[in-house]
Amino acid sequence: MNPYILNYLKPFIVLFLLISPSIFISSMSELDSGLSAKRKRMSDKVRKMFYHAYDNYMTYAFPHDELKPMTKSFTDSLSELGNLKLENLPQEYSGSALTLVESLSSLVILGNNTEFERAVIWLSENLTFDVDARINLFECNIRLLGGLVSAHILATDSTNRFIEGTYNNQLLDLARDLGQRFLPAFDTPTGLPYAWINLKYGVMENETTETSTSGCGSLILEMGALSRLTGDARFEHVALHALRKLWAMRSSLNLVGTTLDVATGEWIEHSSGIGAGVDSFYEYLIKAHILFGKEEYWRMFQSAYLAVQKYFRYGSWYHEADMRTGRATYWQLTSLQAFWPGVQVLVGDLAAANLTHREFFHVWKKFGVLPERYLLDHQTVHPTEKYYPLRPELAESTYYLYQATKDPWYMEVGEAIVNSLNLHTKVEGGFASIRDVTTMQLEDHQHSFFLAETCKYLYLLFDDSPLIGHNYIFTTEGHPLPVISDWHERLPDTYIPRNWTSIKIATQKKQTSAMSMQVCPANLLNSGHDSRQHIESVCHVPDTYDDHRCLSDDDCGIDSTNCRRRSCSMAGYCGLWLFI
Ligand code: DMJ
Repeated sequence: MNPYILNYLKPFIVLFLLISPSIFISSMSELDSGLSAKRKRMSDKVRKMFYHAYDNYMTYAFPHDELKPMTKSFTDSLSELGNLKLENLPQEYSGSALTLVESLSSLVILGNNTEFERAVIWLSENLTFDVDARINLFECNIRLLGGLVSAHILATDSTNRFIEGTYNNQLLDLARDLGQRFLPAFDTPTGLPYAWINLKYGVMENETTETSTSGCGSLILEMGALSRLTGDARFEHVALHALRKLWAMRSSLNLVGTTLDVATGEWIEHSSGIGAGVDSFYEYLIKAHILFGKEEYWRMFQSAYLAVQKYFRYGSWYHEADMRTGRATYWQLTSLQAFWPGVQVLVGDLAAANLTHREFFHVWKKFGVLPERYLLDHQTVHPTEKYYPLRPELAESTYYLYQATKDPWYMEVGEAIVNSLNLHTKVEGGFASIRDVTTMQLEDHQHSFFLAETCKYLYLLFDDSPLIGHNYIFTTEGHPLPVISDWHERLPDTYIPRNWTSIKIATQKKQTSAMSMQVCPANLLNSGHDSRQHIESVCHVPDTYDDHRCLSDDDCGIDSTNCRRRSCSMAGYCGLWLFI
């Protein structure tokens, strides 16, 4: 710079340096107050969404399972999940109050103890499982059993939610009764459970022996918790036995298929991925490790996770592959896969989580919601699976990523999700599913997971105060279970997770991320590794262009020093501009 100009600018530079800390501090506090105002505004908005869905359910559908918001009527969908038609249900069947059970933990998170207590008392006095209804074991486990077990724990924790003497473990009694009705399903030559069971009469004659991987491998959290709470070891025992059997059926590549036969223990569908039919199997391995502190779950998860990263991942996407060969089969994004970044946050693989989450959000923005299936090779929606049934997975991953990084960008994602839901799915009688994301034609169904998960994760994204002082993990249906040391097996003293998975990106930049129980950043874990090997923070997402030029914020990545999202300046460069 010309020395004359520099001389001229000196007093201004000194003045700037003197006042810049106060500019910095005041802009930081403005930013903070702006963010907290946004948090409040958005959490209020989500609260309203929850009650719009809940109140309409209570008015038009309760005690049946789910609300049909467009016709303001109901469906007993728990028995319909799968293929069973309503006409097959007995006349007297009035549902399992599924949406009410699914709403219990959300009511607690929203601080509505009065309604929670009212609901618990109603269920205690009226809910019965002694009904001639054929139900899907997996769905009934994650929704009803998980809802009851979680609510029982919330009802008995130290917050004294109940008027003295009104709660006497009624929800646990219901859960035990339901769990006992599940047991005959496990009576197969392999110990793998039937997918369907009649609550009153057990396994029906000529019942199908076909089930899914998630149907056998996503029972351990609820059944394990039930055993720990009741002292009856049978529930955990059968679930663990099934999980071990399933794991023993993996291929030499450590991959599992999607469907199998419970009588023969043979795979039916060898192609699989991280979406439908398999998703929660992976989720429950890592969450079971967190909840029960058992190394066996960690070992299974570790091998399974590495196999997923090796055979299914392509850049930031996950395709499907044949479990026997690892060869790609279907190049499709499915809406359920959007839970995966949330699991990756749990293991500290934030860079990979970030990249995948961005891709899902990109598709969300393209349509306004996520289509059930999107053909990656044609960049188009699947011709028949064009629906969006109010699924929670993208909101769930957004919540986890925000918790791990505190990057305000995830709140923007949450805001976009909330706005889309209100714009496209809200009707007078609740929230409707979308039948076709290309036309936004609606479907008359408000799934119970909208209250158990979608609203819960969105709310917690903007207001996580209900979690302060608690150490919960969430079941696949969003029901919180506390992580308590009493339930933990003692881990060996040498337990140090040391597994690293590298991220391949187009520019070949070498990155390494931690697969451990640590959350971002991973630098702490570097000690003990070869110091010549450069290991970056797991949060780091490089800018799109090497010279850091950008056209929009989308071209900028995540800063490696503080895990914050970089933005595009007016001059067209990526940086932490928000904070200057
Ligand atoms: C939920 O019932 C659970 O999250 C399940 O694991 C699969 N996904 C649905 C909601 O999309």
